[in-house]
Amino acid sequence: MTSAPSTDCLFCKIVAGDVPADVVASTDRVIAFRDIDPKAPVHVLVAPREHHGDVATLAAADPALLAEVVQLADRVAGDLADGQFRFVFNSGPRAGQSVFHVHGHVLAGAQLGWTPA
Ligand code: D5M
Repeated sequence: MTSAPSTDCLFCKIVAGDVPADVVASTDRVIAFRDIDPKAPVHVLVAPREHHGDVATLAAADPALLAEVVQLADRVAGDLADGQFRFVFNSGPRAGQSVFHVHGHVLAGAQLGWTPA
């Protein structure tokens, strides 16, 4: 998948500031904003500003950027919760991916269950 910005991509629009989002942290290359439909007391999406379709594509194209995504997730979990967090990448529609600009879900702020299916 391409790393070019996509005019059809919701998260590219959030990165560009064309769609509003509740941004909680950011760096030059990564942005973190609250999920519009939270599944935990803290539910933040962490995405590279650059467009990549899914986590494996990002890992192949720019592993250092994936590491920056993980580092910002850790910072968010420390700032908004107690530093303990689940970090989920849905990859593909059958896994639940609905926005095809890679993003990890930071879930924190409660004792989490473990029943994804
Ligand atoms: O995760 C996509 C997530 O994106 C899903 O949990 C809802 C969230 N979402 C959708 N639109 C918005 C906006 N506008 N702001 C914040 N969060 C949003 P996936 O893993 O692809 O299913």
